[in-house]
Amino acid sequence: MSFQNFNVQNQLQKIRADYETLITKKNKPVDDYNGIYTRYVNPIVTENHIPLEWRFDLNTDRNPLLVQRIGVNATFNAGAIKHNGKYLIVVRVEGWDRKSYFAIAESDNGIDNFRFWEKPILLPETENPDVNVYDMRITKHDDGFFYGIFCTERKDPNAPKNDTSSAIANAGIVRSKDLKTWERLPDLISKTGQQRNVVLHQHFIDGKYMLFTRPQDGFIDVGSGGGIGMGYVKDMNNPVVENENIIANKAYHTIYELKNGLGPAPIKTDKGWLHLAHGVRNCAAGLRYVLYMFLADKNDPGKVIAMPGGYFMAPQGEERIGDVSNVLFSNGWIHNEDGTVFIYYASSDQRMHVATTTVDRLLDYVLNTPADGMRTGKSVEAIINLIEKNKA
Ligand code: M1P
Repeated sequence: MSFQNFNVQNQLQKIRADYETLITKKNKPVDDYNGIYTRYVNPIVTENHIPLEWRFDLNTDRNPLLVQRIGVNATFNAGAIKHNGKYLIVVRVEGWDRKSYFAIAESDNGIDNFRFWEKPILLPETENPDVNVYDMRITKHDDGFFYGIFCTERKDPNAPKNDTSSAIANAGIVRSKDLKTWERLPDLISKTGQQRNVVLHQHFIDGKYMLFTRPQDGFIDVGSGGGIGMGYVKDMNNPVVENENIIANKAYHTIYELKNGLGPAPIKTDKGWLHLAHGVRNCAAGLRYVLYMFLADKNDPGKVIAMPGGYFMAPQGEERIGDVSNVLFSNGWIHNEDGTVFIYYASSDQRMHVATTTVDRLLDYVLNTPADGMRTGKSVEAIINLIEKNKA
């Protein structure tokens, strides 16, 4: 807008009205059929959904030019949980200063009208404060707590002096009874150099906490490590991961060739544990992140029993563009009592979306999609099999 004839009261009224229009906008399904899930037309949370009070000094005596004081770059990679009948997403909000923090947005229907709680979460710190935090997974555990496991990042103390970007990533842990007051526990203690994408399973397994991990050698590279791991912790007050082993590896010429990582905690079904994960490959345009699924054994949640070939969901249309383009990432979904599943995913490290489906459809997809044959010939065979079945 032009600042000519600027009237602070009119402008204040306008930004308040525009904000309410955005927040109360109805969402609607995209008219596109695959039988697996339904996307929605509007993102559910963007940087413009951040309350005006977090960005502007709204007192026009103190701020007569109504200048924005604090900015938001992106709202993405949200954990999700249903609590007291409300859909809550724990959004990664990244400021203009590149620091991410967590903030809870709430909706009555899980599809639109997400509104942030009054203030973002001020996480308690450990003795070695986090420089950056992101990608919280929320798990309601058998022990009665909500756990939030997130990535905590600090500068690598061993990096050469002129290296200002090397970092150490690990899993930070908080817990809460009401999602309002958070207790910080020690960061995860594991044998590998770095950890990201750590997720707590909701149940005790043999009396222990079960965690999905993503061990890696360096901050960017998973190196010789990588893959989605699984291990056990006896006591969350001293979270040492034991018996960590890889349950879903990366593989040559697949959508998870370079790295992978688990999304949210799995959904329990009568056929096993449904998992949502992301796979990464490198290409001329940079890293491409897509979502994929697998099923783990009902009685042995570390054993993968079905994995469709290829991706479940990949960036499409506007989703392909953002702060880090060509990325879909999900660390939150909600399984409703009626069997529907709301998948909360972020596009291109920029904004949050929802896709809806049901457990039955996800199981059908996971159990009946051909597995990756690991070579072209096998992919063509799968197509020909389908054609023959359709002829019969
Ligand atoms: O930029 C894409 C994603 O990169 C990281 O994910 P991963 O550790 O699996 O490579 C994270 O920084 C994530 O937040 C981000 O969306």
